[in-house]
Amino acid sequence: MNQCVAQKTVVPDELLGQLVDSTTLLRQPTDLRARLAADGYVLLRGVVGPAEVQAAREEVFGRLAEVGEIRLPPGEGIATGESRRKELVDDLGEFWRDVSKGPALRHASHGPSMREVMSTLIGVPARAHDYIFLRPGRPGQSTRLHYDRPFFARGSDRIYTAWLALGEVRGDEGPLMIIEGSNQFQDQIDAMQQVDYQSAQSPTAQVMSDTVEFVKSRASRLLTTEFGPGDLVVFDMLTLHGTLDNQSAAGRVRLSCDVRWQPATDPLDARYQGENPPGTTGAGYGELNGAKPLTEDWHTR
Ligand SMILES: O=C(O)CCC(=O)C(=O)O
Repeated sequence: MNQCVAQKTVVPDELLGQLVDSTTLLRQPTDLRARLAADGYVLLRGVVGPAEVQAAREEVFGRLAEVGEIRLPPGEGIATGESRRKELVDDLGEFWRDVSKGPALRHASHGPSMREVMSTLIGVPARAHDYIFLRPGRPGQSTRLHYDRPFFARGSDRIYTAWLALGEVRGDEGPLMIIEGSNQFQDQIDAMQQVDYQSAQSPTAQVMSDTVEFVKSRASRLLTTEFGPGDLVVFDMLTLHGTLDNQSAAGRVRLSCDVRWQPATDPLDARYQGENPPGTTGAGYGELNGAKPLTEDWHTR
């Protein structure tokens, strides 16, 4: 694996580990669920087929090529370093909602392969939120460490994030990382549970900027891997995660999406449902980093 960097700091080898591959446990669902409960995550390789992933990738990057952000052919995912999105698009949120509704993307993210695996993992028929976090991560960017609970825990308490690689993601292209044992960091979990993204009084301290220092201070490790198209990481709401920096010298944009899944019969959080979901803050798809032109910086969620 290439050198791993988190928020511009090289991650020392002793702080790095590989995500455990649980693909073979798909045939032993009880053991698979036990592993998810114990580790807070499972890595499953090749859940969505390569042709489905390629179609989704070309659809998304094709839209970004139309606004001058991705070079042709779009499937390569190479950034031009330029953007005409603001000139060509009336409403950035509406543009991103439209990209996020693409049929090939939805087939990969919400289709039968994902539904079957998520139902196996949750142990009952599962359903997904309609709202999708589609993430083209260009070189220079990363997602800082955070827990997902403050965003998604209002409907079901049996909710999981499904992070899907929409193409290859090498070690230097901003792969997902999980902090080993973070589902047992009770002080962090207690603090994070006070966060309410809809309240001005809420602490926002759960997003951390110095990943390497944090991991060292916990005597933990940062777990990651190189992803192939259609590889999936499922994690619970109490597992700290983020991404490494995308340092691709070739300008390759990391493409992934994350969607929340829960038992189909549990109450749904209305913020993430429907044709035009309000999202976490009420700004709909416009609140997502993906709605910003690829040339703009973002470092938080
Ligand atoms: O892919 C990313 O940049 C971050 C993913 C994430 O935060 C999530 O899946 O909840």
